[in-house]
Amino acid sequence: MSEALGTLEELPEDYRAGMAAAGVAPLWPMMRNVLPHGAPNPATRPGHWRYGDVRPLLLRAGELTPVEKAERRVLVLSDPGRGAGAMQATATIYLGLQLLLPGETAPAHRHTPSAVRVLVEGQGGFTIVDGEKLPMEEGDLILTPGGEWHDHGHEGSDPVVWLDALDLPLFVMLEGSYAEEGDLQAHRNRPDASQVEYRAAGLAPTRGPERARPRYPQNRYPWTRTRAALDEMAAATDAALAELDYINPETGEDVLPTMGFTAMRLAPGTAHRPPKRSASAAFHVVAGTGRTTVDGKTIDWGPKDTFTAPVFAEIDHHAHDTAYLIRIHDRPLQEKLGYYEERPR
Ligand code: 1HN
Repeated sequence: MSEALGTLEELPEDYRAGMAAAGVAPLWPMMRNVLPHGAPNPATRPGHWRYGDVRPLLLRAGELTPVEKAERRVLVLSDPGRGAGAMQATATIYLGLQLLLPGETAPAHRHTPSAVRVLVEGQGGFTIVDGEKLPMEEGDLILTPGGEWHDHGHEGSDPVVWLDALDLPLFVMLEGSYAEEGDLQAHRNRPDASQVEYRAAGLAPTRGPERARPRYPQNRYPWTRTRAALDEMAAATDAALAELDYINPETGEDVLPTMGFTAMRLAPGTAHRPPKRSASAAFHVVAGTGRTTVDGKTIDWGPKDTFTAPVFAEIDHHAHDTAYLIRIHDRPLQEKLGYYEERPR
């Protein structure tokens, strides 16, 4: 067993001053902070954002700040462990709720982090990703992979709100986050790939040798289809949970390099206890109500709420009625780094 390590205070004043002057510091007083034993010691705390609390603030932002003054009119969901103003919900996941009013546009840009939208409320909103117009309907998952041009528009008559999830904190940490601005995009005159090329699971368009598979073949995952798939899966089992990964239909791999997404259907009345995972997570409630405890914090959630879980969290889900959630996580990043892990409860 290891002993307690020496502290800074134990060292003579003149030695400490000498180290500071030389721009060095002793490792041993800080060793356990950066390398705790057994499991990480996350700064992230479980968060819960009730849609009913955030929505009026977001609509007020629509009155206070014209979209031209905001570029993206977003209220950021700040991790309670890092405090108000934190630009992240977990170590790697940024979350925000974005408002677009009828007739507004959000200008085209592209950046190094990847983004995903989950449409929360309103009809007529769309995102154009590299020239492909993606209509956004409630619960749809829309990808804007890093490096791809994207702008938003709104052809409907009521406010549109969506949840943004980005791997922004990671890119900030890497000192790799930056954007370029461009003109609003003209879009191709055809429906998006989810409506044309990837109509059915297990089928992809035939390609000749001259045409490589696109890296990001499908940027829209319509919720109606996801929900139907969950219902069919649930009908075939009596498990508390039906869960599906969002995958790249050409490769079967995760849809983005660092972030992963699942669609969950929780049956009422039965508790679901996932293993402790090394990945952090955000849960967005598409429909239903329930109670989840995350590391002892009780979260009573309803439709359109969002809540988060730190790495290795103890999570207990309990749906009151049939509930549908989208789980956003960073397993793809952790697998690439070679340390993703699940521990049984
Ligand atoms: C961004 O590009 C969008 O395109 C939303 O809608 C939120 C937060 C930070 C950095 C870039 C968008 C963002 C963002």
